[in-house]
Amino acid sequence: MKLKIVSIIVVLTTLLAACGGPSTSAPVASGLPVDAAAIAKDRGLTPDDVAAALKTYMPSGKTDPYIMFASGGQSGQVLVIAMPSMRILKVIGVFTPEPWQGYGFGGSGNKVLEGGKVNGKEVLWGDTHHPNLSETKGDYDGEFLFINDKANARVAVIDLRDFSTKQIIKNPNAINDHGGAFVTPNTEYVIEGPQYAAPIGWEYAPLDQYKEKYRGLITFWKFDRLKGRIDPDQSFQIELPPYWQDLCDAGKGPSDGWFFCNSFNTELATGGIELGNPPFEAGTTKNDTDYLHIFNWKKAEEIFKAGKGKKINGMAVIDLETAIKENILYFAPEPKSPHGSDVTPGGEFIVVGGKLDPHVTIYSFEKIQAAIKAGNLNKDTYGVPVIPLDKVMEAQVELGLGPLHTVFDDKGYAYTSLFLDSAVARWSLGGPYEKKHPEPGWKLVQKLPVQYNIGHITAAEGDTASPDGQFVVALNKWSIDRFANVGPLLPQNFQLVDINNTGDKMKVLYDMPIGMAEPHYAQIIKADKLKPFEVYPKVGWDAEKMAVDPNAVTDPKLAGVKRDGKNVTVNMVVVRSHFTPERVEVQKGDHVVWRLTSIEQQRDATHGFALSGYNINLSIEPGKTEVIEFDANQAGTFTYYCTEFCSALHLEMIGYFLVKP
Ligand code: CUK
Ligand code: CUA
Repeated sequence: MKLKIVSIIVVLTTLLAACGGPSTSAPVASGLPVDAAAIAKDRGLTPDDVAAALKTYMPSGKTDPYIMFASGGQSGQVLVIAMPSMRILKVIGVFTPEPWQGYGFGGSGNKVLEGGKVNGKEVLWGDTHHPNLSETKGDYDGEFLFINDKANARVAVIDLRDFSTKQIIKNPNAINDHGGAFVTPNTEYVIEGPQYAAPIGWEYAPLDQYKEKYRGLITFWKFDRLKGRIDPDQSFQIELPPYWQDLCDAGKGPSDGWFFCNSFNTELATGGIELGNPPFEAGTTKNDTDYLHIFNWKKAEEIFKAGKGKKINGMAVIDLETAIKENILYFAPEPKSPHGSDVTPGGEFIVVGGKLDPHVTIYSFEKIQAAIKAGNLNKDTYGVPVIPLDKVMEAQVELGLGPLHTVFDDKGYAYTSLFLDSAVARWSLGGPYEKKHPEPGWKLVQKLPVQYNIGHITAAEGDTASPDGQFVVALNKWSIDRFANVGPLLPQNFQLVDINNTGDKMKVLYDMPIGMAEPHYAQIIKADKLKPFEVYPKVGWDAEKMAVDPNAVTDPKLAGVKRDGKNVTVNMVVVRSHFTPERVEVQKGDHVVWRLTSIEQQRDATHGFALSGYNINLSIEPGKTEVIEFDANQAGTFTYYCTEFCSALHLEMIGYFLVKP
């Protein structure tokens, strides 16, 4: 396959050269030229363009080798994108109702969304930042996906058997988060790191009591793989100083059992530009260093299991004093407005960027351990031991302006996003990685311009114990001149970068507009690690419980309407191209339980169910059962109909819902 592509490129480039390079002539008006070289010439494509097109082209009917899960930013959703063709396969409804999936319009998705209530109030959107795939031994296992909602401190669990959200959990003690959802190497915990400090439980406290009352709080959500749910009773939190903890990553290999978060605002700035105080942007950047937070989570787990956490709002919290006394928490200085905290594939080093520092700083886990063992550490204002930077720093590499996040490949290179430079920096890792690449040790190798203002960066399995290389995606915040003008709100720009060669040969292959929100992070998994259902395994499947609904009615002869006083039960069977029953008549004020089961078994034979006037809309995939419950409080004549064009007589797939006054 590879050989074939190469030979096509050779043929095309030879043809191009023969044509004397790109032409400047106008497109052919009378239809497209049929000859490939003529097309390239006509469109002014360079040999590089042609190669990029071939590398990303996926012929009809062929599927891509990689799948990217990207945060959907302030849409609250998750995007599923095939790579390298960069085709969007799916938008998964997570924190925001998603009509296409019937998520949040009466069916089982409503129960999931209810888990995300904040003090009893429905919050039907989220600001998703960091999707994280479940891992086994530090590698993606393709079973689950987790994502945080920065705006409201919530974490969601998505089951990759059917790519749908199964749980949203509200953090009872935090009102915003950021450094989540990051998993430990065997998905023992899904970790939700904090961001902007607030009193625990976000009770009111004036800002002049910031130092005493405001706190950071990191949450270790226990994941029960068998149930596919986070178990809050087995989860715990650690109280932190009110610095703004930021991005986090779990240790692996030698550093398994440890967890690392960068932070900023060790200045304890509280803003108030309107009062003559320095604005946050100045107040939080005064200090030359902030603190890398180093957690011994295995020790914290022991302390929690020994019952040493205090229950606050139902959640066990290890207070700061205990965390210090039990050697759970250490600091190490990090230069100028750090961002990002990324552990190398082998778990030996932690890479931290600096928004206002041109370097990445590399910390050695071995040196951290040695410094902890040696003891004699100074303490910060809150009594947390601080390991001096020169004791733990392995290297610093000057990359350029605004290094943020770092991912890795299989050749011993690291890739760091440079926000201010609008570039991807490829640099070589030293230590045990040195023999994998031609460069001598820690060294900048190439800066590839991207368009523009890159935030996160992601690589094929690039944050696991065994990265794949091949591709990097630059998640650019600005797109400026890359796409047709669609008004003042522009899409973000995902740029696919080819990293197959060593040295300074990275190339941008493709621009992909994301016109629905600003994604932050994304992860890329080998497609064949995912084993989703083709149809639900049994007819009558309850997708929320991932089991058969014992009340599902699967025989059209048993379908119908039953009444018990004011309670009406509708058992409906759904199959091409009719609902049974097709008439449902109730009295105004009746309480209706309406159970719909698709007895379809054929792949892609999905039906919808829209009930006019009652804000009900379901997606009923083959085998699925959905239950809706409502009071028939509007009298009148209503229709229900199928919203998926399922057959030639799809328009006839309707019924009448009559509510007698
Ligand atoms: S953050 Cu957005 S670019 Cu939320 Cu991970 Cu760094
Ligand atoms: Cu069922 Cu259209």
